[in-house]
Amino acid sequence: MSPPTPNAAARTVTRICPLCEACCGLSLTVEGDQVTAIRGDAGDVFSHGYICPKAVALKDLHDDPDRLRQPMVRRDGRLQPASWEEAFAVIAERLPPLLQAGGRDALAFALGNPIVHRLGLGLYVQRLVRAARSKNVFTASTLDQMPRQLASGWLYGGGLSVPVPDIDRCDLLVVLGANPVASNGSMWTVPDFRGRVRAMHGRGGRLVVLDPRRTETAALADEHHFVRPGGDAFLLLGMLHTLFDEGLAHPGRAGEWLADGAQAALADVVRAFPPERVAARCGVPAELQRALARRLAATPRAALYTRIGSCTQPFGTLNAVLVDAINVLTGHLDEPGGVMFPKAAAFAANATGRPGVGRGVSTGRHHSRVARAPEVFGEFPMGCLAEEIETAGPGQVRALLTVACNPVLSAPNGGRIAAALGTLDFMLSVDIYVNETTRHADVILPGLSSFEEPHFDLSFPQLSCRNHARFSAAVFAPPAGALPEWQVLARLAALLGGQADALNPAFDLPAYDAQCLADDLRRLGAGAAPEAQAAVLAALGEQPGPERLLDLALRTGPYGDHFGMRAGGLTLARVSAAAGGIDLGPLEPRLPEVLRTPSGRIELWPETLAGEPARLEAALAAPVPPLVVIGRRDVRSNNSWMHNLPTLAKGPERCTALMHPADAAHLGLAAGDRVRLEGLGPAQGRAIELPVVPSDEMMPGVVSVPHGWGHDLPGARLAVAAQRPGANLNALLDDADRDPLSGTSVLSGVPVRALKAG
Ligand SMILES: Nc1nc2c(c(=O)[nH]1)N[C@H]1C(S)=C(S)[C@@H](COP(=O)(O)OP(=O)(O)OC[C@H]3O[C@@H](n4cnc5c(=O)[nH]c(N)nc54)[C@H](O)[C@@H]3O)O[C@H]1N2
Ligand SMILES: Nc1nc2c(c(=O)[nH]1)N[C@H]1C(S)=C(S)[C@@H](COP(=O)(O)OP(=O)(O)OC[C@H]3O[C@@H](n4cnc5c(=O)[nH]c(N)nc54)[C@H](O)[C@@H]3O)O[C@H]1N2
Ligand code: SF4
Ligand SMILES: [Mo]
Repeated sequence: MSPPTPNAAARTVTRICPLCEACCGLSLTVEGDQVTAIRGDAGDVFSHGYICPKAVALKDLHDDPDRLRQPMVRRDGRLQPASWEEAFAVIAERLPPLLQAGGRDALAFALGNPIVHRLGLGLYVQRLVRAARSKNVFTASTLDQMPRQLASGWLYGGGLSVPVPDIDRCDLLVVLGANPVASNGSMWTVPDFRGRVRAMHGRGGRLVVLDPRRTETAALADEHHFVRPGGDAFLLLGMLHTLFDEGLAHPGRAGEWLADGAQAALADVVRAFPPERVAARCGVPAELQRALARRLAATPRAALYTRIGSCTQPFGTLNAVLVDAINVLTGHLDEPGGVMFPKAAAFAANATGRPGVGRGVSTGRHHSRVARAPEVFGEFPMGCLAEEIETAGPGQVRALLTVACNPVLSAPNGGRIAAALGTLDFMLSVDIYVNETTRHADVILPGLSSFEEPHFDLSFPQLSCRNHARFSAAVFAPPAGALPEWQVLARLAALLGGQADALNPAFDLPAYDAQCLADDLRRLGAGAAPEAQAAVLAALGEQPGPERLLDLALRTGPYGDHFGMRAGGLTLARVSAAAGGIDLGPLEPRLPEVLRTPSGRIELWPETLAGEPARLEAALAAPVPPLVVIGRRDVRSNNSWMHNLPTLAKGPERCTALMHPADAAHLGLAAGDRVRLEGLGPAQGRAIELPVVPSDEMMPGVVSVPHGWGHDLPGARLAVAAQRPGANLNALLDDADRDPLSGTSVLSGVPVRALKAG
């Protein structure tokens, strides 16, 4: 279908897509109060016109009749539309007494993925959590990238100091456990991955993919090799062994900044894992492990990249460390064409404060009550949420606040979470749907349509393959009476901070918000003269909360105008005036300035990994299970929450089980049959059924199932998604199975039993 011809009244606005980490620039045709076309913005300095099919579905999202436009309150056991006044009154009446009775930890948070894609949520959720002073903070990070962040915290001193491939100058890119053609990249903001690979090929470069499935990314690659799920640590150890054994370990310039003895300590550990010893466990022949190591060492501009496939594993944190170790020892860290640290214009902890040294990152300042899991970056594993609600005693969770989170589908053993939610004394959700999780809430407070919100990415410029600054103003004014999410979170923060009248319509939110900003400034600029702080506040003026915080971050950031002290520097006004954004150039070497470790060095083999060799030995001794399940992403889907959008929901069924033809035949399964997958061990008794697709793109002994499905639960209101609900992969997984260092759930390489359904 071609877009309607714009009429004379049409205007074009540019906008950053808020759906995934690629952060593509969009060009919207707007007629009156309608968006009539969505295209890639060819003038975008970063994405140059690239988009994927999900961008077009933003219109479906804006128009979705199931998207909440007013609060919902449970009355007579049923969620019903309510006014903001009523919803706020219910919260003000029920939440504070629970905290008075049960203490601060009686309120838990479940914080989901879209927070990192929304300016207002991202900024104000931090304020909310700080005000609540609860230790029970659970986020999607422990279903995802926490191992990567923890490794970065230990090695470089900052959770978002992640070296990303400098793909535009790279000649050999090795991708392990990531599928950027489907996911559009993760912990690596790289719009148009395909086009950038094409350019790399044009320079004679090579792409190598290691994955238990021959993926869409593998289809672009010069080579694809299977790796056994969960075997990545062993493959990486075998490669490191080769580097040391063959005298190929040459850290280059980064070597100057390695902590004393770190390289020797790593070599000591690696000695026990020669390629022959680990080949069966990782499924990669010894000679191929050696060849990969040699090629990375011999190619001047090369990068090894890994993502969720190696993260959501028992050795997730170790894997991230080992990947960086390979990049360091082959001379590719902080080098053009290797892996480099972006320098973001705003909010980057590694681009502010004193350069080259810092407090570093430590974990375990406190522990969860039931499993005694250590806190990591101030949170507990999502896998602990259910037990903290179920288990009686001091500190028991009795109230839950979810913000853009759907753990009933996104977390392992979501059925247990759903049951636990039903026992809470109070549950509040800030969300845009009545879905599998929020159907349990007593109150749901909705956000605006993304077209009604300004946009700036807080995190992704810190992970981008090129430096840039881009801002999108709201396309439409919000409907009368609707509240932006930052205001909702700010009021909740005020309530939890002790202002009993914070949810009262008469509450002076601007005054409260200004006071918070002044407090922040005092903390950040400790030592600065009060007059200077007053001048900063005056210069920031009366902008709405998120814009004011963004302006402050841009102006005090590495490219900022420093409030007039640096002519031509960035301000929010300058960034928003630049259609298509401002290009800040290719990535540049940042060692040692980027480091924030107490030693001012790269802690390549931190002491916190001391227990890993013993764990590795135990894992190597364990038998390889005959069948394991892994995850999958599809470009027309996004985690659990975009299955209600008609543009994306149509087409072939996506919630299917891919299996090697020999495995399928062995079970008597043919294309079109339904397979029953049963959980084992602690997941025994849980099963899902879904259509099987025999395919030689799968490694034998591995079945691939996408997550985020299972939209057939009573009480959810997702009319389109319910028509083809799919099955919930997470029903097969065990919430206690985690990487002990980061608390991240094991979502990949989990043993299952398969049989023909029926
Ligand atoms: N279209 C779309 N895009 C998305 C999302 C989405 O749901 N849909 N989700 C977004 C989010 S939240 C994230 S975090 C990112 C994730 O981005 P990616 O990390 O690129 O995610 P996947 O596409 O799941 O790719 C993971 C790959 O790891 C492989 N794999 C599974 N187990 C193992 C293993 O044990 N070892 C190895 N080496 N490989 C393994 C899988 O076969 C798969 O190809 O994507 C984001 N983008
Ligand atoms: N087995 C398995 N499980 C996985 C994964 C996997 O690969 N395999 N991937 C994991 C990963 S990487 C992630 S990030 C997590 C995601 O886990 P979650 O963050 O729990 O799940 P999402 O599906 O992203 O759900 C987003 C929620 O935000 C709501 N929402 C959407 N837009 C807005 C908005 O603008 N405002 C508000 N307030 N709410 C909004 C949606 O309605 C939905 O409730 O899932 C994880 N789960
Ligand atoms: S890849 Fe698609 S969903 Fe992701 S930012 Fe670009 S257009 Fe949006
Ligand atoms: Mo994610």
